[in-house]
Amino acid sequence: MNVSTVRLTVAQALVRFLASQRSERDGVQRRLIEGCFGIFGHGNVAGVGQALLQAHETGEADLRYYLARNEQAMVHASVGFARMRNRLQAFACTASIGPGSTNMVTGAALATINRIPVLLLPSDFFATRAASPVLQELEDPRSYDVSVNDAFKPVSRFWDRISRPEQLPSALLAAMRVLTDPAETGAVTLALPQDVQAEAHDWPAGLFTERTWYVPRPLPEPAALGRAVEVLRAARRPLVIAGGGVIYSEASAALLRFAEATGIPVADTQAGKGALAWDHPCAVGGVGATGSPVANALAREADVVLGVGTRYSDFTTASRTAFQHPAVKFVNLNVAAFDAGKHAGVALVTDARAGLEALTEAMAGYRVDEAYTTRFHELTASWRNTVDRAYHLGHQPLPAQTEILGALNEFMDERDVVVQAAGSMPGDLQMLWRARDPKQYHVEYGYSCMGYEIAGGLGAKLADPGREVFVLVGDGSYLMMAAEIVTAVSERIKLNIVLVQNQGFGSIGSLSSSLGSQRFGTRYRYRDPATGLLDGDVLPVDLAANAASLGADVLRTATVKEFARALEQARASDRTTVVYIETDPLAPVPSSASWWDVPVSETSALESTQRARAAYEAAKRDQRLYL
Ligand SMILES: Cc1ncc(C[n+]2csc(CCOP(=O)(O)OP(=O)(O)O)c2C)c(N)n1
Ligand SMILES: [Mg+2]
Repeated sequence: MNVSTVRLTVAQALVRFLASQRSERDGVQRRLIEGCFGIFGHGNVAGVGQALLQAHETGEADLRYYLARNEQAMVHASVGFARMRNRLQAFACTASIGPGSTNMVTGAALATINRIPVLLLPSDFFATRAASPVLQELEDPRSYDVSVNDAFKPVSRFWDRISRPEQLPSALLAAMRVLTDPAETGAVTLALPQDVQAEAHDWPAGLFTERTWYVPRPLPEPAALGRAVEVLRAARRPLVIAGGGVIYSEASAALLRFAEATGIPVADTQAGKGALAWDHPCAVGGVGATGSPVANALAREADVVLGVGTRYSDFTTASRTAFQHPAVKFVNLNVAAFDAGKHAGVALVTDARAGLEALTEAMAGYRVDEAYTTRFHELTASWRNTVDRAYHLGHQPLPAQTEILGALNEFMDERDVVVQAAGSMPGDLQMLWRARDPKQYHVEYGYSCMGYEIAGGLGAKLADPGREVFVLVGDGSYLMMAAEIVTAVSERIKLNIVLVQNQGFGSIGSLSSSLGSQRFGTRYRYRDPATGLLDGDVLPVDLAANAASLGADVLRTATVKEFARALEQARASDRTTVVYIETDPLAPVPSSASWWDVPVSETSALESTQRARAAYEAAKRDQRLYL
């Protein structure tokens, strides 16, 4: 039998293949790979670059190319996109060999840790080694097979190097399988040697026929459901922890029905905030180190914790001090067996929506008692007053960050999106933010990567142009990675960027001071010759002018009132707009009544450190192994 073949280069075959992949969940089809971010260099300009150009010119493959300004940022943008699209669609990223590729390693780690799909295409040294060492090639005297792209292995859920054209089809199929598997997904890396990209091959035509990848909703095994229900039915003080899996699975309505049927309160994680609207009678806010004292009080007393789509990060469990009931049991509803097995819980390996629906049915007739309901309603009511005060503090002379978050929260529509990742804001947001829509709260806190904010916001806006995206970025994060403002400008993708200037690391400064290290090395200041420390005058740095120089409109504000007015102006504009405000990093923030394990020096010549060590040892006594 003659198999019809198509003669294309490896890169042309790759592009054509990617353009014809589709994903399907709940009967809805979408294209799987939406487009390709890239930055060209000698490693990919004539291979993948030529293939993308040819696809555009001939129309034989539809894969739009987006030019990013930084390779790490383009992975962040891809993650922002895939997260907004609930992991049903993803981007590919092409980078040149060497630094272009290794710049993507941080983005790969972020994607894998957050369980968000992205296809990475780092370029690699010559498979033939004809010209080795090529510019930017790592030479390892022990092996000619080692490349900088091996650094992607621990941060990828699938990794392969295409050294022969014949290897491409099976690698592509494996890559698509991992990208669309909710339990496996994360960064997928296909390293592409620069010569192989340009090499021609006769491909079976079947490689390019449209292919659909079905994103499953695995049902719970009946016996496992029985075990989970047995534990839950015996619970007197149960607590649900809703993680990102609830949102990616579009399980909010199922969670709401479960909560209303059982009366069990629902706390949320950074990735799960908004799964249940903040003002629902069962919603008790964020849990853990940066959570609300309400959820943390309930966590402390809970006899059963039902984790849904959560990976139980140390922030969620307050470094394993959050749950103090002596016989606390965990029921872990998760699509990934790896997460379902945590804390020796009863594992319920299932899709979040399907699992919650099954649980609601199997729990029929169960309801928490009145006393419990009254208790958490009272706690919630008083916490709402605390949040209102933090939102309207009237702090002087510079406003408090909580007032900026409050003004933004009160300004934003339900469907608008707030994007953040690192600094003091994720903590304040997790504690104080009031989210109603499951896609409103977009805080990357798996990797908490400074620099995600603007790039991630770009991806989020690309995924849902109908929503206004408000990026919150601190001065530290801004300095690390503001370059995608230029991409937003050139693509006419409108972002609203709130730039919060507090002259350094507000977050690590207060952490440092709480650990007895006196904010050492966390301020952006001149070095003071008298002290030898970075505690001199404020620097002559103007980040607002910097943003304007990148092509954004900039609104400088000094008071909360001006800030709120600027938000309106930003919304009304169709151009990327930066709203600049300076805040007081020392302004008060409500307490989460929780803890985070950051070890303090066991021996120290500083009295401040000795005091912090004593407090650390006392807090550490609450840390538990849940067995
Ligand atoms: C890439 C990266 N480097 C270092 C850190 C550690 N870190 C966490 S928050 C922070 C400071 C962030 O400063 P800024 O963006 O100004 O926010 P602020 O703390 O002032 O709110 C640092 C250095 C990090 N999360 N990510
Ligand atoms: Mg700062």
